[in-house]
Amino acid sequence: MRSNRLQLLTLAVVAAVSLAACGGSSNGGGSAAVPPGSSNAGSGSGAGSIKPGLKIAVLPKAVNIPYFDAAYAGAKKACDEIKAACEQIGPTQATGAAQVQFINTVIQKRYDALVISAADANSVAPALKKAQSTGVAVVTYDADVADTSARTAMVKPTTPDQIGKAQVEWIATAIGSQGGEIAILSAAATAENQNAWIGFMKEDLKSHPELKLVDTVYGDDDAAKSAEKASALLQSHPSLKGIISPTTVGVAAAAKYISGSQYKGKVQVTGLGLPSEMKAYVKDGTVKSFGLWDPGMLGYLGVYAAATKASGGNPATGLTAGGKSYTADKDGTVVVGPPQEFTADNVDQFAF
Ligand code: RAM
Repeated sequence: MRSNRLQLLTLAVVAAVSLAACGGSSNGGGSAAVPPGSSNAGSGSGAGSIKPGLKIAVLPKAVNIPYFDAAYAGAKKACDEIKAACEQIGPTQATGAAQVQFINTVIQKRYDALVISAADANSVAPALKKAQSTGVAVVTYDADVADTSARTAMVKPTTPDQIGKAQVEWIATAIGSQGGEIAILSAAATAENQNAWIGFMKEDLKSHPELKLVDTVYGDDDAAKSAEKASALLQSHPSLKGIISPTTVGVAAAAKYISGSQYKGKVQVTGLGLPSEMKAYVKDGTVKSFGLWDPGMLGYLGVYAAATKASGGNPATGLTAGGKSYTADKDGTVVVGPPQEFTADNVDQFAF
């Protein structure tokens, strides 16, 4: 167990630190991505074959979420490199219905490309297809759509099985061998990414009979709602020993709530969080470890993929970004790299 965690850490730490240092141009070292420094010459469109002056919209699940701002920093770096005009647009609530209005704006304002993290795997697909039919290149990043014909390519942070397994290992280690009841505090019930990870967590929990998953609740990537859900979990499950929150908004809200409560040190919190938002809770002992990837890479590769499509290329069969080539799987998915675990020992080393 410990060795798996260390392996992930070793694989990711150099790439993540260097990415944070250079602002988003490194390959995260993932299984499906070609390692830094290598290339498939001629297999994809590099910045050289991307048309300058493209108008690209980046549409997160919701705005005002630091995770998506970090992803957009990577997107802007890519836009500078390819001389595109980029804009982050989006709703304040992470719902598919709210995103559809922005997709319609992208169509009306004749953007060349759209990079979207789908808050709802199903309800945004018709609007995305409409966008494609009017000539908008559509790429998903972070969270995919169920009907993959509604986008050309998807930039995923890590394979979902790795994300699921890592979080189960983190909570198992934090709670210790005595185990106990755990709960999941997720984002929206409609999100493809969290639902995929939760599916793998449930599989991985089968090899941890000491842990019993008693509840899964949804804070909708809203800090106040996530804190309320964390509080309600503790009320309805008085024996709860741990919360896994696979959302940056949820894990920060749960950690903040527990840090100021009688449950601090008694109920463990882990999940997917930004070092910048979580370091206080690691340092005060509320959280032993948590993880993520560099969000900047998602925006960076998302823009390159969308611009490649908008320039007549196909990012699903050949994507080059920042001089490196990336390989997509048969569904057009490019994987950035393994998750990075953060503890008190390394949480200060990351810029996002
Ligand atoms: C939140 C969002 C996002 C997810 C991260 C881990 O910021 O739900 O989609 O990837 O958490």
